[in-house]
Amino acid sequence: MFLYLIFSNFYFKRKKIEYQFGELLCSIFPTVILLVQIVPSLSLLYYYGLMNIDSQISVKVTGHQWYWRYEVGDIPGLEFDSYIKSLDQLEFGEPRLLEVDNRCVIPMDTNIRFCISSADVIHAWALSNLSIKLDAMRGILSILRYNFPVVGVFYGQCSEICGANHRFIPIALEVTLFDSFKRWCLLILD
Ligand SMILES: [Cu+2]
Repeated sequence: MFLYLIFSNFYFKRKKIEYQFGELLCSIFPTVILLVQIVPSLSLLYYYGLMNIDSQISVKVTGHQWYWRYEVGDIPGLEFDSYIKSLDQLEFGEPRLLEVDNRCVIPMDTNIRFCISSADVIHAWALSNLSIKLDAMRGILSILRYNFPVVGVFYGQCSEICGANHRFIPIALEVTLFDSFKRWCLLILD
């Protein structure tokens, strides 16, 4: 648009538009563009806020130096720490430096609200193959809603330099059927 304005004879040249009027145009046109952008943005923001209301399960993820703590808010007592598995703990098929001792288990086809926070420095809860990346900051609850359409294990890593063992806090998320999730809950609560 700017190139067109510069190289065309639209104003300043043939039309002999005065500079003050030209300035006016230059402020009104961008304002109109911004006003047009506001309409979808505000409605998206509104629906984004509504999205958090109908979540069925809330999972609080807290970043620690250096492990993740998961709390399933709707089930009292269902909280556990998730540490990296060392080389001698790995079982066949598990990826090195990505596998954890306690995976976060989540049912599929369920609206899940992740509340991401930190207990110390800034971490980032990032699962790149699900397009999830949210900073975990102390005192701030970042909220993310997600509905997993498939079953599987997803791996991610902390994506904010959080200290010496930054590379030792991977994220392993296991999406299962709801029945398996219920069985896992009972297992953890025992
Ligand atoms: Cu980190």
